[in-house]
Amino acid sequence: MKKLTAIFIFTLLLVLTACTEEGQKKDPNPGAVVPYLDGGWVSVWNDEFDGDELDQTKWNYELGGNGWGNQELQFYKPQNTTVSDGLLTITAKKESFQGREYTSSRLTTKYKGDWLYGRVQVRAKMPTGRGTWSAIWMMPTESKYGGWPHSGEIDIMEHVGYENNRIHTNTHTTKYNHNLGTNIGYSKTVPNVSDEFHIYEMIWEPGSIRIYVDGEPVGLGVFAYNPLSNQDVEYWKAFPFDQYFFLILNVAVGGTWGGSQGVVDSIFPTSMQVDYVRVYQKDYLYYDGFEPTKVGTIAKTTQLANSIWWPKAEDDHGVEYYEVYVNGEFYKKTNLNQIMLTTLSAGTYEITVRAVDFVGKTGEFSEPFTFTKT
Ligand SMILES: [Ca+2]
Ligand SMILES: [Ca+2]
Repeated sequence: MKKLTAIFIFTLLLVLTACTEEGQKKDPNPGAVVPYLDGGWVSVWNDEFDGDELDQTKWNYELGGNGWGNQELQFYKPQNTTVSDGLLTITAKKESFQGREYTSSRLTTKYKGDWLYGRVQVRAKMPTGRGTWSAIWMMPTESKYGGWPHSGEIDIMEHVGYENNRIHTNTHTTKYNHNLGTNIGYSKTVPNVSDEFHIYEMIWEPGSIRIYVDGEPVGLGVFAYNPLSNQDVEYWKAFPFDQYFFLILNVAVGGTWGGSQGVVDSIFPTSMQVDYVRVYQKDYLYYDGFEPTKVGTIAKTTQLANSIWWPKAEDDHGVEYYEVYVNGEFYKKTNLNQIMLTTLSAGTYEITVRAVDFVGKTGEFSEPFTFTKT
């Protein structure tokens, strides 16, 4: 028995050695403090705010006092941002400036930190008091699907001061947005949002965005694409989150939401503080071991002409896209499990689909589906 165990361990060691020599883990970005997280995540971007000024190789200031689409009252300027003692501080002030009665700051990572899929962790403390509206959120870099809300918005965390300790997460899309009263969102009460640091986190994978605070889901905490319940639209109208997004940190004053119960001037100055922002992405090359599953039964979309969908294929680290074949010939790629077949001329075709993961492994083709273009 002992001998057998020894042989087993020796063999295991050989296997483990072989694995580590075969592929190298992806290097984290320089300056990563926590380079790897369980589940195959590697640090790709971070700011620990260890300097004495904002690192403008990572962040942009957005400036101005035009109301920012929400009738907000503040003027955004750089002077309301400071970095010291390892913290970023954005302070909202009662201060007359360029026709506005309040000032604050808004920072973005646009063109300096833009990601498609990944995991974002922000350790932060919110401002407090009636009239504040602080947010950690994301907007599309290129707006491929058009202006708001068509290319999407991801609100990882929003907090309005009149409802202290209640945090909110929302996504906005063509089909689901607050102008239509259809936006999807979740809320959670988090004690001491303004007195203690909490970790606000997003895990974004193909077809799914999950939101957490201190490792717990915010409400249901899941935004996911489901073709069965979205048979009236192309996938991107329900889930445009298959393009690059950048991060935004800001503290607004007043506005349609933050100001809906007035602004109390005695609360100022009040600040949002951020200990760090860390962004991770999957190290697919090192971790991916299996090809995606065979694509299931293809169906015609019931409320949209010339469109088909199929159940999501499974993969150990995610399906990057699907390949659609028409009569055995490659037709198009689609990032999620629905496609319009508008460019085919009238006639009957045999459609097959297969899933491709992030390292190019392909799943089995689906059973053929007979599609008639009208
Ligand atoms: Ca820090
Ligand atoms: Ca895989």
